[in-house]
Amino acid sequence: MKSLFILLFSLIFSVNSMASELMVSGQYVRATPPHAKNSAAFLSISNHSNKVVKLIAASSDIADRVELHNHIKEDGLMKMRQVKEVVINANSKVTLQPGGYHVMFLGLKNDLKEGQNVNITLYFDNGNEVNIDAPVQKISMSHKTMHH
Ligand SMILES: [Cu+2]
Repeated sequence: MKSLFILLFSLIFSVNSMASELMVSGQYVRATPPHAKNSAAFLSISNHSNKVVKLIAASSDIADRVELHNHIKEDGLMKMRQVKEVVINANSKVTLQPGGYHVMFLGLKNDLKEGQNVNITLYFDNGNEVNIDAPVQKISMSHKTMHH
């Protein structure tokens, strides 16, 4: 019985220490005007491990498709491009922010209003999954200047 407790304790402890290697903070989702089709989530990922970790996918039930995107300046225009992964170097932090990397929601099922929370799961190449709640916030930056 005692060994079972020790086993359980060490199991819980190892799961906790694994999860804390990747920390997500500052997450939010862009509020949309009525009947908008797309939105995006922004967040920071801290990698506290000694290994490179890659964000490879994201999912949420608010949209038909969830993709990882980056912004690239092309012919003086900011264009969005789908990317396969976002690399987070060992002991580093990457911030997904307007004008850069973002989690793209395509085919929104409902309008996103301030005060709501969006549940998002992030998938990493080491098998880790991180589930977060991101508050919906208004962002002044115009999306009209963005082109896919
Ligand atoms: Cu995008």
